[in-house]
Amino acid sequence: MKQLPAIVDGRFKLFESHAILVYLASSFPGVADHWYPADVFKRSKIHSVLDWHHSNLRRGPTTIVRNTVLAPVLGRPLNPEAAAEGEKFLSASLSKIESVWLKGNGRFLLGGNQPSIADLSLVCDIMQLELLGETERNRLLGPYKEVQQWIENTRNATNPHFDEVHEILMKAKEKLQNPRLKGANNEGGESDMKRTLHSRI
Ligand SMILES: N[C@@H](CCC(=O)N[C@@H](CS)C(=O)NCC(=O)O)C(=O)O
Repeated sequence: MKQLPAIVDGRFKLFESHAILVYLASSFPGVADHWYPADVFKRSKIHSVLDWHHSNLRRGPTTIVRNTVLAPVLGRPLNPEAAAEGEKFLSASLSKIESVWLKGNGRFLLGGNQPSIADLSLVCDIMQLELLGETERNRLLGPYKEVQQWIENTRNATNPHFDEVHEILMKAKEKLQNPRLKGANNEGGESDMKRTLHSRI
């Protein structure tokens, strides 16, 4: 497929982020039940969120960052129309997350008090918006206070791992927001930014 993420576990190879999350939560002993509950009703609800994600939220942050800040790094032209389309998906999805998936008193999706693999998938997708810088990120996320609190809840529930996995994103953000570092090239002509993005791949 030539896409990320993908994993290799012994002779077993797997791609598609949600399939990978299910595999990791199911095949390693000691993973707490709340990540991917054994209860078929709870489990099915998690799949409902994950499937919804791919035709909704997934088309938001990814489309915005690819057509704005990441376009020059990927050698593509800026595409404001595509970014605006992505913004529509983002706003509609964040509204739905607040009115449907975060409904109730729980701190996580589906009213849970502990996170599941669905929280990981959706929050990590939204985290891409860090690449846009504070002003733009605040403009997009500002109206969605419950979403902001949920991101913080997920971060707190999973740290120090959350900050560790996002370290590379924060480094890329720093470079994108710093004009001096942004254009820095090595001798081979590959941008410093591109190397940062690829350094964990
Ligand atoms: N449905 C896939 C989407 C994977 C995907 O789009 N990956 C992007 C990075 S976020 C990629 O590898 N793009 C490179 C390409 O398509 O050539 C999943 O959830 O894993």
